Amino acid sequence: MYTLWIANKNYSSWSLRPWILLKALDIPFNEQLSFFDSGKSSYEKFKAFSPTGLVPCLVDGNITVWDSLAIAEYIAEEHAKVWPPDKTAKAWARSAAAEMHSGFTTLRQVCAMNCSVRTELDEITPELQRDIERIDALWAEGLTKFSGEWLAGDKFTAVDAFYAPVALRAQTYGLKFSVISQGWVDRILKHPAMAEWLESAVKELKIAY
Ligand SMILES: N[C@@H](CCC(=O)N[C@@H](CS)C(=O)NCC(=O)O)C(=O)O
Repeated sequence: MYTLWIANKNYSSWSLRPWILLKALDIPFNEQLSFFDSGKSSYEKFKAFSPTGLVPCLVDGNITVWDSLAIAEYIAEEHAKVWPPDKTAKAWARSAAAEMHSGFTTLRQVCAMNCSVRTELDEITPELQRDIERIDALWAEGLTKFSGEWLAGDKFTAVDAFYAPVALRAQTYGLKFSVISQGWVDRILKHPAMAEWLESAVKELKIAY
């Protein structure tokens, strides 16, 4: 069985991606949660199980896979449902997930994931607005083109998992999306796997700090 190393559910957006993917697809795994060290880098602590000193990290027997995108692709080798079956939808989903993985730096910096907080930004800079508009256009494209409830069709796939933390950021910071995109935000926030993550995130705040 896979072992997935993650950090604090309240804060670790990269941990959420493979975690919600495995949960939503009903793929069994052991969760190993290692809390961030408060006020300093967790590199040394995470180095004990992750070659980069970062989470998430997946262990499958004697195989170690680090980095969220590599983890999704590794799981996909055994579980085809990680990506949509249709070739066009799969190409779109992979591109969109890769775009999230390598981009949207302003959104990630300005709107850090913090599941339990509700606040408002003082200002939406042009850079942040550009990230929000690109994400909105991307979500609307997937939802329209593949005519499903999920970004690349009628099933939850890895592209939904990769944007799951953006839905949480939308909730925390009150980010505004188009009606069709907001529909996806509402659906993923209500997904049972997301509800489970959020329940643990709240409980963990009492343990970790
Ligand atoms: N590109 C990596 C990013 C991983 C990453 O930055 N993880 C953060 C947690 S969300 C981390 O481990 N930070 C260590 C620290 O804050 O000390 C991935 O996709 O997995």
